[in-house]
Amino acid sequence: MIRPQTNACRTAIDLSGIWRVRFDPDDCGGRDGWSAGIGTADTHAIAIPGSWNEQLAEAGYMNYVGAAWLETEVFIAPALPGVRRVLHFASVDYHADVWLGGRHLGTSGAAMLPFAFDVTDVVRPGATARLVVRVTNVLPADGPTQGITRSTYVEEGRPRDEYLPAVRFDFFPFGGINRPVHLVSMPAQAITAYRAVATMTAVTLHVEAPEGMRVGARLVGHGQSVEAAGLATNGRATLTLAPDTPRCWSPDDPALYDLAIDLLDAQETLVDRVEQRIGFREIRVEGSQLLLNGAPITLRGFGKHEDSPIHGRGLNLPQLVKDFALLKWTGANSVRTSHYPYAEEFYDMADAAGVLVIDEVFSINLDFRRVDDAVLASHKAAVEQLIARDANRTCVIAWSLANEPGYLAEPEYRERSGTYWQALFAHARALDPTRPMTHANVGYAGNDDPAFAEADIVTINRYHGWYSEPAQLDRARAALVADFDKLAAHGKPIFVAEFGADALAGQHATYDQLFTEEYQARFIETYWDAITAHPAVIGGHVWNFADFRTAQHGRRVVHNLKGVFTRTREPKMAAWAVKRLWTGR
Ligand code: GCB
Repeated sequence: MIRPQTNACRTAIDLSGIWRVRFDPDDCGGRDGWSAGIGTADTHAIAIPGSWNEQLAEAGYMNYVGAAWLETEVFIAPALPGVRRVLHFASVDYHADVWLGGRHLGTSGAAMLPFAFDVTDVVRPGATARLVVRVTNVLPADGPTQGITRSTYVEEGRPRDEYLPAVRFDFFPFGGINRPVHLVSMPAQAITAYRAVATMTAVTLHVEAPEGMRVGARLVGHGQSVEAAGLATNGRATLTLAPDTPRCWSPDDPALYDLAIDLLDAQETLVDRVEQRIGFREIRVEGSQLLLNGAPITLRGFGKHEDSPIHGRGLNLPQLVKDFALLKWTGANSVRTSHYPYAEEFYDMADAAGVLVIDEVFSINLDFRRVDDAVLASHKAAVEQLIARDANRTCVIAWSLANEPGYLAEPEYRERSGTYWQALFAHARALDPTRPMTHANVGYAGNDDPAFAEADIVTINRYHGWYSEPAQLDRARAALVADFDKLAAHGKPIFVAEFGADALAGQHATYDQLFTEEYQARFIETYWDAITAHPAVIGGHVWNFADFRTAQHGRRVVHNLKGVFTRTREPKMAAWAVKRLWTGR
């Protein structure tokens, strides 16, 4: 699915704005015909993209989990014959059913990823059509992040019903249309997909295009311009673009080139075009090192979230720009998209800023007492849709296929997960043989986690000094180093994807005290020292870049406070500490 864009052949109209929403806690909207229009009773204005929770807290929807129907009107401009219209959703949280002019178009795919419908035959050019989207933020039990409800807590034998809303993860289950919706006009004969594989010297393009048509590609930048062309045979053209002296992309020099892929008819008339920016770079694992463009690289950065006041998980472009300025200010060179694929604008920024991205599939705390073939199938589908969306991204250096499976230390994890990981990693590798694969291990799953056998990088999340050995950094450091020494037996690079301590901005002490700014800073300094001292460890990501909202829970004070920045992006002492560690200033 090609991203919406406006160029010589395509036009993308952004449908962001103030829509209307009607909540459907009793699930009667389907029966009562809301798909044709939600009416005027009990409706609320809602900004799209944006989560309903904080926007509509006063109306009672802060903690709402269930179905909601959202609608807007779309004017379909008249068009020349042969123009197709596609309705593209960058994502909804977490599942959608869509109707246009009362016609059911279909449903979304994997959560947090795009989906689109061809609406050419549904719309009447020159008229306005009503777009209705039924969104639910209830996760299915057989997804790669298994849904949980108040009643399944009990079935799962958990000690208590302790989260509002009920969640399996440590962030807020914001609901709604959280990324833009576009109406795209594009040619009927079109480029349908492409894969760009970059090395340090060339970009090889595999373009899916109508049989027998001519495909041309042009790469321009840094005073150079190269072209290639070929015919689509068996639905595909393969082209190679190799400038004489390509400038390589890296965090120190994020050199991007403008790539345009053209589709031409027999008269050499331009029929379709897609564009993106791309860089020359290579990423590879060798022994216990990670090599970028042939040289070892230490990853320093953060796990993040898509989370901001009022917007919730809704795309917040000013905050995105600010976050990249803050990442640069700290000296970070990398980010993991914990715990789900982010909006495509994030990757645009990362490509341009030279920030390396570990791109994570939305799979959190997979509980192997409840894993079956349906879970594996939906996990594979999520991997497939993520790689389809992001494989052409220069900034993406690795895929993370799951976060903290086996979190409950259930024996079934050790008994059954081996074959699951073999199947999942093999599936991912077949889809992208060019990037390392990993997953984020939780301590409960052990330093001999069955997934490590399949991963290229041994990635761990550790909280010695916080959840265990609290406020005892000497013991915490010893436990961390003991983990490293055991993990080194895998003979692979070790990466610490999470380490961090909560700090309430303004809380201070002269001694080691949980929740103070001083302890958070000292915790990070202690970990960083151990990370950089160990030969097999390729770096670490502080948990978290900024404080973020969680479900209500006795161990959280509104937010998870492990951010080195507050939720509104003021620095804590720890932000200055990482800046000193990573920039020397
Ligand atoms: C973890 C999870 C992350 C949590 C974090 C914490 O291991 O991966 O989602 O927010 O710990 O702060 O407990």
